Amino acid sequence: MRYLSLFKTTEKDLKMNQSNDYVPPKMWVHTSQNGGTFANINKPTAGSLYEETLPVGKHPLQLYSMGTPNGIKISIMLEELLALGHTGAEYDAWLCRIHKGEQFSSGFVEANPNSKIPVLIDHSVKTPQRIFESGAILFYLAEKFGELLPTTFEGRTECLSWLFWQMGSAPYLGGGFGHFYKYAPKKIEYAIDRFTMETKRQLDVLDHRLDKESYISGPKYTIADIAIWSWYGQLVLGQLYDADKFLNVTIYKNVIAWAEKINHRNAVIRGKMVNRTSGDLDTQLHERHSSSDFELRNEAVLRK
Ligand SMILES: N[C@@H](CCC(=O)N[C@@H](CS)C(=O)NCC(=O)O)C(=O)O
Repeated sequence: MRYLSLFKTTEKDLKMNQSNDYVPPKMWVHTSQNGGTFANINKPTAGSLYEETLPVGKHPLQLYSMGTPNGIKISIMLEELLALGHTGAEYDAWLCRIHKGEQFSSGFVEANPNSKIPVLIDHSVKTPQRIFESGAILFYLAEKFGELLPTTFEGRTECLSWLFWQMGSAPYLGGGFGHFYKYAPKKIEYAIDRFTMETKRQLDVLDHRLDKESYISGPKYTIADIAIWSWYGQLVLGQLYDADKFLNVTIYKNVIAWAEKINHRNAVIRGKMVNRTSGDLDTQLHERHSSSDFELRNEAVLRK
């Protein structure tokens, strides 16, 4: 009975149904006139649009990315590995301007048939290995260097559960809440309500978890923290969609404490700068080819 009352149709639902002015046609046809922020790159087909190979630098690992929440997961991980002394984790990070459609070059599509950043190519192995999907890249790097992934079967299982939780949950935050709250040309109450509710539910899941543990998968910082912080940590710190007030994030006290702790890590500060194209100029490092680039080649220095 208690559950049934949760799903009762309200006055608001009825009003919304009546005010709906869009009637789906018999068959949907693509039009790029929808006015959305990503209207110029969103399309219903896959594959490359033009011929161009990817640039390759001098380091074993080549990252093609942009400083979005999915992109920074990998640069943070690589900076963590370098901070731990793994020189084999040296990397070149190339900027892929997704708003200009660079994810549709033939070279990029060969590396990631899904045309999304981030993508990594490991040239330290006999046949260069491509890895796409940020969760798979984090896992690959954690296994390759034996870091930031618990070694016991139980610990590893818990860590991977949270890593996959992030992969399944963040599209509701990014593609759902972020899209309709920030980017959609029309603010649709139904969509914003639906994804706000889900985002807050997810933040509450994390808050409960972090009430019991210092880090997401247990007592130690792992790839699950990197993946989840990049979305939910940045969100509660007001670094994503300017939505911290709207979501009343102050109630997620454990998430905020955890997010602040991670925000101060040196590798996180550096990783966030990589392939970043917005914000203060001294926080933007469009391409990273050496550890000295953070001081010597950030946009504030280059534009002097
Ligand atoms: N599940 C993918 C998502 C990657 C993703 O959505 N990347 C976005 C930027 S955050 C992108 O490349 N968008 C370009 C496009 O949609 O064309 C991952 O975790 O790697």
